[in-house]
Amino acid sequence: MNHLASQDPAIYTAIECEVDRQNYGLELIASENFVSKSILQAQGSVFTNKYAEGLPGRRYYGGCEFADTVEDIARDRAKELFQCDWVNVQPHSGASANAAVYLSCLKPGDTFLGLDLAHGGHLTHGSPVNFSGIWFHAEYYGVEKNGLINMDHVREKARSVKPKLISIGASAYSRDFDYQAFRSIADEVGALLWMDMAHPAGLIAARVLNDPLPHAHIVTTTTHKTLRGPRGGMILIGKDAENPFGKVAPKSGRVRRMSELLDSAVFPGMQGGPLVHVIAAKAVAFNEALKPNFVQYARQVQKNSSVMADSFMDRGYHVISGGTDNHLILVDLRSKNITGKDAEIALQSAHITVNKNMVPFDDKSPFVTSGIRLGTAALTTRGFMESDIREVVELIDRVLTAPTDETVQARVINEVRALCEVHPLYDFVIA
Ligand code: DSN
Repeated sequence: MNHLASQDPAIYTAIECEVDRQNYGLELIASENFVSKSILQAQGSVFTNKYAEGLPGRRYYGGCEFADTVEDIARDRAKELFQCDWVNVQPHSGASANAAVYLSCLKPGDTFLGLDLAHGGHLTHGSPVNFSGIWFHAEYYGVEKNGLINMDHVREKARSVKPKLISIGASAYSRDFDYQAFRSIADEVGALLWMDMAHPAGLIAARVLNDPLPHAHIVTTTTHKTLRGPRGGMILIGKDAENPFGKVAPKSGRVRRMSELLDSAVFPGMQGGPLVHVIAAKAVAFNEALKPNFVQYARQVQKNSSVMADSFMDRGYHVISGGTDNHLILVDLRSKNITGKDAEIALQSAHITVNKNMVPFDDKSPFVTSGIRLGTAALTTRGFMESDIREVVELIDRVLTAPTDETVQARVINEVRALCEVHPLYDFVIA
């Protein structure tokens, strides 16, 4: 990066500081992870220069022969990884992938049913401040007082609101989903079933969680959380079929397949040129996830998460749903007399990164919150094992017990650094 250092020292220095922050802090944001150097190199490649609107073999620009190679490899690897009929690797993000689902499946004002954001759902699953809740009629199911989704209540809700689309998936739900039960509900009310597996995608790829692809009509994901790829999105179909809306191709009158509808919803529906450099990095990530050691990684993520939940509960914290099946846990801090906001700030001062998060039935606003969300995907990538996770929880507990004590924070910073040195991350000062 000596070009950048001399040409733009301000940006160079910010990158250098960020490498240092990632190397010597504890990253517990459940939606983050650390990519390999190969992925960094692919994403930093000259493919950033290339426009490639359209799909491989059917582009709107010349000079796409190598972009075609990259996208074909990415699609083939993703299909092998998730054992599915069709994928589109072009969505710039999970939100873009989800937007393509709405464009394909609904008309403005149509009703759909998703998990309430306040109970662990996602902005793009019908939040009133997101396009999904502004342009469509969102109805919600939630969790029970025990923190779990009750499928009987989902069925009752679906029967009463008759959605055209039912979404599964969450950004703060620590349990696995019963896809068969969701599909039977969708079939009963005549809805399409869509799973947004952004959070658990890597654990699903490794088959350590239930697989939504045989059950959902459409699956979307991000590629950068547990899947450990570059920041981006993807859409998948387990078994491609004629679309149930009877939408026909303009000239031939032929009924279009779901895959065709989704391809055209991504481009030209929602996006212009794909980010070929990111698609190249996605291809590298899928190759990494196809290797046997990715299954070991996924299993360790789960073990670490389970140990983290137990360690918090042993220290008297309330973990929502009493544990976890996946990579994340949600901790209700009300019994500890600290808000999520203050906990996030105190932990950041000790170089431990988490995010404040609403807990189900929260009495505080999303800006304050009663909880924090923590995930183990990133620490597991750098080699943290169960004993390290117990130490991490001990450090968090010390900070949260004395959130304004700078002496405690200073001591914890040193211990965080020592833990990080045992499990080094990036061995360059700057890429
Ligand atoms: N913002 C992501 C998360 O943290 O869960 C989801 O988009």
